[in-house]
Amino acid sequence: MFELLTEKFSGLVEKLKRAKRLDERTVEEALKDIRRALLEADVNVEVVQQFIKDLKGKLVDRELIKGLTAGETVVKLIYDEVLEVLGEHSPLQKPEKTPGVIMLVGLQGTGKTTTAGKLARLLKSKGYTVAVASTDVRRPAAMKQLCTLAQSIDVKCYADEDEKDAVKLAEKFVKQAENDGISYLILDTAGRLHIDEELMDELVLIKSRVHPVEVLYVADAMQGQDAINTAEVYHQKVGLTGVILTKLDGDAKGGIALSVRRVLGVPIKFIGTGEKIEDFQPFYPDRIAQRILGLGDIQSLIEKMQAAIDEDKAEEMAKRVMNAEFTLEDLKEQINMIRNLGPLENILKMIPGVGSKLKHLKVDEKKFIKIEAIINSMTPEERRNPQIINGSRKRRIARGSGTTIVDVNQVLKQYKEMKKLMKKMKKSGKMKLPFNLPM
Ligand SMILES: Nc1nc2c(ncn2[C@@H]2O[C@H](COP(=O)(O)OP(=O)(O)OP(=O)(O)O)[C@@H](O)[C@H]2O)c(=O)[nH]1
Ligand SMILES: [Mg+2]
Repeated sequence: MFELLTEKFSGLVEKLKRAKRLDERTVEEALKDIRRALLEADVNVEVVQQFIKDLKGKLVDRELIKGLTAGETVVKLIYDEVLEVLGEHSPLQKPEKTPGVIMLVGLQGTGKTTTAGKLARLLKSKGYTVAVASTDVRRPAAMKQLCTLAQSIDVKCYADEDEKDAVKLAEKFVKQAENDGISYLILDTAGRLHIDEELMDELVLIKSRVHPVEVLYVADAMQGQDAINTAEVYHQKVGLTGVILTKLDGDAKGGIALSVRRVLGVPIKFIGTGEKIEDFQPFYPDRIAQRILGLGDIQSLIEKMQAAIDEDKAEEMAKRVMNAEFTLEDLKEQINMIRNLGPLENILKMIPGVGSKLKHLKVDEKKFIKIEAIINSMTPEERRNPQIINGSRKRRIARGSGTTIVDVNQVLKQYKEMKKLMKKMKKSGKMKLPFNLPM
């Protein structure tokens, strides 16, 4: 996501770092580069103009920021300006009374239904009781698509295939949610290829009946400026409280992210970065700005890691390792923890300096799956006491895990090496765990 912008800005940042003085030429050249980068990334033209004008005002005749070089000062000011354009982080509104209804609106195929599932999963993980429901009465499969998705994440889904009045449906769902003690009800609505009056009227009516805490426009980032134009119409007719940008993982140039706030006057609340249900996150302007400027997305990396790792488990593991009790069972758990963080390449890409170099990196997750399968095929006794694994046991394990004896030997060897290493660390007192997998 934001590869194009990141690439352009990283180049610019590198160039600026070499600048000794903040003279007119440096400033003019930087502004020219920035303007070009923003336009190429499909940022709204007026937003670009304003951006350049504001930045210029801050740069001309300015003293260096204390402790920073000329180039660093410019970079810092660009960063501030990007932040300004993105606006402040804007979390989901807390409902005054439950259920808090979140309406998702937008054109056909922008990702409303997928996003309903993603948002439900996220809210559920934060401890809210969540339900989803679709008011799309025209497409027969619409409700089913949503409910299947909801089922996969164990979230309630309301449906009524017989009711053909979307407004009545919405009211009915809200009552159901009220009875069920739901804190957030996510309403997926029908999409259309083009804006049409009938649909708009329907949305306006639904809104007036269910009093949503949020009306979020789901925008396909791949559609660039078109998406913003459509969002403007929705905003005028229905009234939006925010935007969710989807498909930022694709070839989207990303400029839309920098345009929404200034053009529409409402914040981006979430972003979708893939087809999978976990490819979704709140929109944090500072992280995005850092990412665009190529400064690495450390904060989200840490958060992702924290969410996945059960701290107690990690501590317990560290203790076991300290006492050199580390078993194959523990190894398996360690692998699980790391895999819970999401696809490894996503994580590696967030490390500063690694992202741009690993554009086409693919981590071999199959290897992890193999190790796990092998350990799974062992008996508990074997996991605790690997030295009892003789030839015939190895054969059985290989067969059970669909691997070969060579694979089994490799896992055992890696395990032994890890354990040796841990003993050594224990002696020297140096400890950096639980993140040293045999890779
Ligand atoms: N790559 C990528 N694909 C996405 C993302 N979000 C949704 N999609 C895909 O976009 C397609 C359409 O998604 P839906 O959720 O069905 O879209 P919708 O807005 O509900 O469509 P209608 O109900 O027909 O209006 C699906 O193939 C999704 O997998 C995303 O963030 N990244
Ligand atoms: Mg849909």
